[in-house]
Amino acid sequence: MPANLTPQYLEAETKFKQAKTTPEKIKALEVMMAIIPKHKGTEKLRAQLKSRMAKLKEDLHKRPTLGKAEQAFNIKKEGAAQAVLLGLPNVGKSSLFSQVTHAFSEVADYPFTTQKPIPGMMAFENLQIQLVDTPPIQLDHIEPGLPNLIRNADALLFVLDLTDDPLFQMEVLSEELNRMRIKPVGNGPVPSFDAGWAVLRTLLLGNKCDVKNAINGYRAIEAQFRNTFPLLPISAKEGMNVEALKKEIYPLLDILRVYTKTPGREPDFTDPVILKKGSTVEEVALSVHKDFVAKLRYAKIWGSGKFNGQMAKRDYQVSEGDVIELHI
Ligand SMILES: Nc1nc2c(ncn2[C@@H]2O[C@H](COP(=O)(O)OP(=O)(O)OP(=O)(O)O)[C@@H](O)[C@H]2O)c(=O)[nH]1
Ligand SMILES: [Mg+2]
Repeated sequence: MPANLTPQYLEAETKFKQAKTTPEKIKALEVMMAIIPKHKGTEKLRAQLKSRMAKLKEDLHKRPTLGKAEQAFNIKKEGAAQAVLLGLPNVGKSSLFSQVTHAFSEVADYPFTTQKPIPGMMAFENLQIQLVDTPPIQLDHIEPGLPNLIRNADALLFVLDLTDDPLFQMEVLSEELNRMRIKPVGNGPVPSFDAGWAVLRTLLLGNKCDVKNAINGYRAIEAQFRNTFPLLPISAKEGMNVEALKKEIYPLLDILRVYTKTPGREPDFTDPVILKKGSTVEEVALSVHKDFVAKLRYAKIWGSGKFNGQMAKRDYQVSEGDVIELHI
């Protein structure tokens, strides 16, 4: 980091790390804030210190109601699947969230605007996907509750500010996720990991591409991650590539849509049955009614690569867009 921190600062930082109680931490942090060199290179760090101080002071006044912080991170899943927005401070997470959902999340030109996760629904074709806006990721600080929120998600959206060293942002994101034992992966087969690790499909969003120098940031990210992650340039502010973004999210979710019909009737294409990829006719029946599963004799299927009305047994794997008539 081009911060040129002084030995005195580093010493204060060590004290801070060793501090056990909140008042001790506040004292050490006060020293750090007082002696940190004040120039452009430490701008981010100073913002982080400030936010940390605000949190510590809040802790001081708050009675230790255990799990309260975690509670705010306990977001009930709704819709077909859930994708969580992640990124450093001020990269445009809330701007994007507000652009694609009907929910509200405060946007401001200073960092650490978002303090707790906020859910909202994003319409895509005939389904609703839940997006979760989050407080920013920062180096060496994990919000309690955030690891669980991420682990429970169906996919991650990394929001990168293309105008502010996006490669550094990627480094911080992967380092912090690594500490949470979370592995972001792109499309394609999911690699196997040791027990305890969560593997999550991730889309990289290069934001602020309306700004003139953003192209350089985009090229840097593209050069390094083109083969690892799906990547899309966007402008949350101007709504650029928002539709493309929805299309990119869907395949990350590892879900498929099928439509059920009764004999002699047309299926309702506005009301998909949403299932995990690899699901079978049996699971389609289960989603209609649990009694159906026991009584199910066979299904008739319409879809690509099949005969119209092809007969299928209960263990037949359904595909995206199939129309299914269940016979009991
Ligand atoms: N030019 C431009 N500015 C943007 C864009 N997206 C966000 N911004 C600006 O970037 C600043 C931060 O936006 P937010 O949406 O609050 O960023 P955030 O990532 O939610 O920030 P925190 O909640 O503090 O982590 C605001 O001044 C936005 O107007 C974009 O696509 N283009
Ligand atoms: Mg925000």
